[in-house]
Formats: sequence, structure tokens, C-alpha cells
Amino acid sequence: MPYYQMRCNLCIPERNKHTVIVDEDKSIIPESNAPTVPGDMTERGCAFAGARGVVGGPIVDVIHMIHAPVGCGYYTWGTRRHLGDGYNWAMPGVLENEANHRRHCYTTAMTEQDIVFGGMEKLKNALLEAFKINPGASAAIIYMTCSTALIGDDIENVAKEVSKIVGKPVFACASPGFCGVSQSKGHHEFNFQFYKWLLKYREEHPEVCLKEEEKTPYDVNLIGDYNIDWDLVTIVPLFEKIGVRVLNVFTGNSRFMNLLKLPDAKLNIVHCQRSATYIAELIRQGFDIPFIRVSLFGIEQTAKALRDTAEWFGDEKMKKRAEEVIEEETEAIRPAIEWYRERLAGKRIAIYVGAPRVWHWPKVMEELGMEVVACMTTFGHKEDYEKIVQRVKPGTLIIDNPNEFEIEEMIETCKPDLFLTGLKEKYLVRKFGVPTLNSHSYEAGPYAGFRGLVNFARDIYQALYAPVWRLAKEEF
Ligand code: CFM
Repeated sequence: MPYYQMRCNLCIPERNKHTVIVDEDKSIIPESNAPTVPGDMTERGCAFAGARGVVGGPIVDVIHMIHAPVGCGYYTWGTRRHLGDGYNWAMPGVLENEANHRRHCYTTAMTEQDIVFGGMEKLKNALLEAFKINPGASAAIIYMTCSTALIGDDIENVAKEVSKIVGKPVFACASPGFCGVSQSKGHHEFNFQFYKWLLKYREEHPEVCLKEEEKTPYDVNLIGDYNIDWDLVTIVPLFEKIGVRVLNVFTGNSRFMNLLKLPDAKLNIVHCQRSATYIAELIRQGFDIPFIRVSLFGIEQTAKALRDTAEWFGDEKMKKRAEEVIEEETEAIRPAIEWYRERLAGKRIAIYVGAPRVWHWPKVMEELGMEVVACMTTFGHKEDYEKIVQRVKPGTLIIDNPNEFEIEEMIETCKPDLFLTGLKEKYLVRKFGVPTLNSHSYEAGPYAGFRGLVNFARDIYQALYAPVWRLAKEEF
């Protein structure tokens, strides 16, 4: 029996196949991407959250119209710090980092009556009103959620109608929560539908494509980075320094019209390989543009990403430049990292995030001298777990889509010194005297790239050594 029996699951045996202990030959992975067992208090989000909150949301200069009852509008802002600087067309006096896409909610606020009689007219009027209030918006994206999908509102037709009236693109994304088992399905839907729409739009409006004379042999897209707490500031210059041009980021701090040029690059560099490999794969199939997979956290992985990029271009000058950049950057952070490593050495870490960061980070923890004792993902697929088990030591506990009881038992059995996790678990975990660190939106990022690692190490250090934990332990 390869699975690990948690005590809390004795009465819910369906959960057993989602919990494993990594073995010596790393052959066992938990079952994943499966429907949550009824009665299990999952922490998963819905497909709409994946489409709106994760992939579409970071686009800064569009109206994100949520065609749904007002409750779904919760996912509009404040839920994830995918920052942007596109506030030039928002109201005067807006604060930095409060770009329009995060500051405003646009929703049709469907009522019972609209559900009975249909909401297409309401959607059309809402879009026209939103474009009128925000004349600087480049485009609009309509997101459909469970209720409007169930009544079958034809959002594509409304998109076409409004687009004709305002003369700007309107993309309709059908992302009802029920279309999948987690937010992961929403990533998938956004990728596929956007790509399909983009192909048609480029065909009808060839002027939006990158002109031949504007192309360079070193144009790349960074796919699957969402500029969490300005990660792009520590990532993009690294690529620019080795001599590539980052044409587009899908979708961190991106502009809608620029995204239409996605297929005009020479190479796609995929960072989040859960939420965005789909579009890289579609572009590969449709335009013969290859992609490489990278990890942009920690020294070794970021260095590898730069080397792999230079290697792909096969350009000797770029390869040399990559080595110089790696050397320069590593030297710049070495004293700080050494200081932190001394203080973090031997600490036991549990990681629970969506999926990719759970395999991006074990190497990073190693670089800081720490040990990963437990790994959990909300919506990981088989490939994510394969990567996780390759990167952790035998004996590590892995839980797919954990619930509160499993997290409690994990704390008791694995005894982590720090839990890299999100806000939903934070209070529960802290009650056990275990510090947490906001691993989705960060405490004070960026965390990516070489320079980001110093911030990451600092936040880990501060979480671990906050005097409150000593006091809390004395109390009990
Ligand atoms: Fe990709 Fe992400 Fe993640 Fe993700 Fe997320 Fe995120 Fe995440 Mo939170 S896009 S899958 S849906 S790397 S919001 S920036 S941290 S769960 S591991």
C-alpha cells in the first residue's frame, strides 16, 4: 500500500490516495486533479477564480467585466498582489500600485429577475457604461461564472456587438466555476479561449501583429509570470542583460494590445508551468514557436534559466554574457545570503501553495540551508507532483488538496519550524505556534530572481525569529 494513512482520514478513506510519503526511488505520487470528496472542506478556488483572478486579472488596461451575481465580484481586487502600473487612465490621484484593474470592480450584478429573463441586455449596457466611464480602456474581457453559464447567456455575441459599437476588442471568456475541479481549469479555459480568439482577431486585424521591421532575432515572451509584488523587476532585466528582448509577459503588468503580438516572438519562456504552458503549447503548434521551461526562484534555478535561454539561441556572445550576469548577480547577493543562511540553517519547512511554487522552492530552501519536510498543493496535476518528489528528500510528506484536519496532523507529525502558505491557513497554523509566510502574494517582495532571494530570505528570517513565537511557546 503505497499511500500514507493519516489518522484524521480513518473515517474518510477516499482521502488516502491523496497522501503519500516520498520513497527512496521516488516512484509514488498522490492522486491529483480529482474532484474533492463531498464533506471534505477543501481550500480550492473555482475555475472562474483561475480565469479572472490568476490569468486574466493581471492585464492592466482593460475592463474586466464579471457577468455574474455581485458575489463573484469578490475576485476583482485585493485577492492577489499581481501588481501593475497601468493606472494612467484611472481616476486622478490614484495611489501607486492601485492600478485600475485592481482598484475597480465591474460586474453586471445579476439578480434573480435577470437569471429568469436573461442578462445579455444588462451585460451590453454594463460594458457600454464601463467604456464610457473609462475612455482610456484598451479592451474589455467578459468573464462568465456559474449562474450566467447555466442560463446560457450568449456572451460572445454581446462581445461582438459591443466591440462594433466602441471600436475596441472585447474578449469573452466562459469560465463557470463548475467546469472543473479547481481554479486550474480556469487557467486552462482562459488560455485556450484567448488563443482561439486572438487567432481570429489577428486574421481580421492584421495591423495588430508585430511588423517585420519591428522584429528582432531575440524576441521572447515570458509566459506565466504575473508580477506578484513586482517580481518582474527582478526578472526582466536579467533577460535583457543577456541580450534578449522581452516582447510580452503573459500576463503580469501586460497591455492587451501587446498580448495580441504573442505569436510574433522567437521563443516562449514558461515560468508558471501550471497556468500557462497551455498557451505556449498552442503557439508552438500553431506558429512553430518553441518554448522552454524555467524556474526563476533561487540562485541555481535562475542561473539555469539564463543559461538555457542563451543555449537555445546558440549565440556565443549571449552565453558569455549569461555567465557574466550570473557571476555579477550572485556576487551582489552573496554576503546577504550567507548572513541569512547561517541563521536559517537546519530549519524545517512545510510548503503549501497552488502547485508550481511547491516545486520551484525546495531548491531555494536548500540554498538557504533549510530542509523541506512536507509539501502540499491546492490543484497540482501529475506533472507537478512528479517534479515535487524529484526535488525533495525521501520521507517528505506530500498531501494533495489538503483540508484543515490534514494540515493540523501534518504540523503534529512533521513539526515544521515555518509554514510557507497562504492566508486561509495562516491563523490555524499560527495557533500551533508555527510562523507562516504569505507565499502567494509575499510579505514584502519581489522574491523571484537573484535579488528577490534576499527579500525572501529576510522575510523567512523575520517570520522565524519574531519574538512572539518564543513568548507563545512559553505560555503553553
Ligand atoms: Fe502559477 Fe502563480 Fe502558482 Fe497559480 Fe495561484 Fe499564485 Fe500559486 Mo497563489 S499562477 S499556479 S493559481 S505560480 S495565485 S502566482 S501563488 S496558488 S503556486
